[in-house]
Formats: sequence, structure tokens, C-alpha cells
Amino acid sequence: RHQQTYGQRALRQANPTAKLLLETIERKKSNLAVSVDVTKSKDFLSIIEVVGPFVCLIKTHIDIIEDFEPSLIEQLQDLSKKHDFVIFEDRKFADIGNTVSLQYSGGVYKIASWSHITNAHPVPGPSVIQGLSSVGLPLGRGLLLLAEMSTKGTLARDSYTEDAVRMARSHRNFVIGFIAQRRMGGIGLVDEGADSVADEDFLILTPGVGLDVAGDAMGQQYRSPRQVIFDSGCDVIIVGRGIYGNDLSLVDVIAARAERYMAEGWAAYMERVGSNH
Ligand code: UP6
Repeated sequence: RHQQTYGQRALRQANPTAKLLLETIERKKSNLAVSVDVTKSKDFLSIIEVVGPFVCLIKTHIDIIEDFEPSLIEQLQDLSKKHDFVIFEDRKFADIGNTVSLQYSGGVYKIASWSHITNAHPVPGPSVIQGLSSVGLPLGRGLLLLAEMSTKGTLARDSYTEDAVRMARSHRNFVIGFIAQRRMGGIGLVDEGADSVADEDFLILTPGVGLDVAGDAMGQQYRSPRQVIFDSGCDVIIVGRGIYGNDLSLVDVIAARAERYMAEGWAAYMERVGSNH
């Protein structure tokens, strides 16, 4: 199990975004990320306003917003400053280097200009990292590789997952960690014995977290914050529908749910690091 504190780990990160996320977690005593998967700007902003105080990170799918305008990004950035959270656009890039560099920097959303973190499927091989890094590294951004998924029947397992760790290892300046269901890298999955490997410290952000139901009708599978943070040694719980629910007008209920997940995630972390804190 990973017994160092978030604060201790922040000190050793070379990537500025990895450092920022760990410092934010420590400062706010929250390892909760909320995934705001709603389709109207008004709901998007009002949910972020109420959960903001309880999160280290807000995860977006900016391309599902049906009334998107560039001013939405300014409002998101204002909320990020006001409530002190990191922004993660869950774009899941998966194309050749040249294409992903254009998708990341340009188009309607210009993701690289505002999202501290984004992610990519390792399926194209190292070129996907090279393409994204050419845009993101000069901006101090960080990339997560999808080493595993939360869904039933995922193909991201076994040697695919291990190769994702090896790919990350060759791009340590830009790849800050993984979307995965358990700790990997360093002492853990794919420990190849070298000192540099034992020292490496990838961040593990984990979706598929819910306290009240086991899954949805489309293959999603949920585990509890304790299973994710304590049993599996992950760093951040990512919660969507478990927090914003299906009535977006119930802002007090949404805030209370965020507070509950934050408390459970932090308690599981305190149990994991024990007297180190
Ligand atoms: N997500 C997963 N599983 C993965 C990777 N990403 O659920 O392996 C993303 C989804 C969604 C969020 O795209 O935005 O995490 C989970 O939402 P939920 O909590 O409402 O199920």
C-alpha cells in the first residue's frame, strides 16, 4: 500500500500539474473528483458551484454541452480559482500523434489552453503521447493514460495494462499517472526492479465509484471509496451520477452527497497512511 501522504508526494513531483493536484488534495483534505456529465451550461456551472468546496478536481466532457460558448471556459476557470480545484477534460484521445495534437490544441474547445489534465488511450502506442506532449508539455500540462477501465468486459487488462505502464515510464515528464482501478507503477504493477522504477510515483485516478448502486444498465461498475483508496491504493475517486443524481435542481442534496463522498474518501486515505499523517 502507498503510505506516503499526498503532501510528501507533492514535493517529489517534477511535473507542475502533478504537483498542483497533490498540493490541492492536501490543502483541501479532499481526494474527491466530481465528473460533471450534464448537457446544459447552466446545470454544469451550478453543480460546480455547489460541489466546488468539496473537490480537488472537476472532470469535464466538454463536448456533451449542447449550448457551449467559449465564455463557459472563462466561467469554469473562475470557479477553479474561487474554489481551488484542478480541471481535467476527460477527452480520451486515441489517434495518431499529428491528429491528437490538433484535437488537443485546436478545434472548438482548445482543450490544452484550459485543462490542466487530459487523458489518452494507449492503443495507438507511444506516438499518442508524443503528439499530445508536443502541445501540453510546454504549457506545463499533465497526461493520464487509460491503463484500465471500470466497465464490464473491458479489453484494457493484462498485458495491455502492463504495456501502458511501460509507455508511461518512457514519458515521465508528461505522463503523470493513470486512469485505473488499482495502484500501478513503482512498487506495484510491473515492478521491474530498477531503483528508478521503485522511486516513480504515478497518480491513480479512479472512476466507477458509487456508494448506493453496483452499476448502471450500460456496463458501468461501481466500487466504494474505501475499496478504491484503501484496498486498491488509488489516489483520487471520480464520482459522477452518485453525486449529481437525476434531479439537478436539488443543489443542497448534491452538496450533501459531495460532502459524504469527500469524507469517505478522506477517511479511507487516513486509514491507508496511518500514523504518517
Ligand atoms: N469513466 C468511467 N470509467 C472509465 C473511464 N472513464 O466511468 O474507465 C468516466 C465516464 C464518466 C465518469 O466517462 O464521465 O467517468 C463516470 O461517471 P459515473 O460516476 O456517473 O458513472
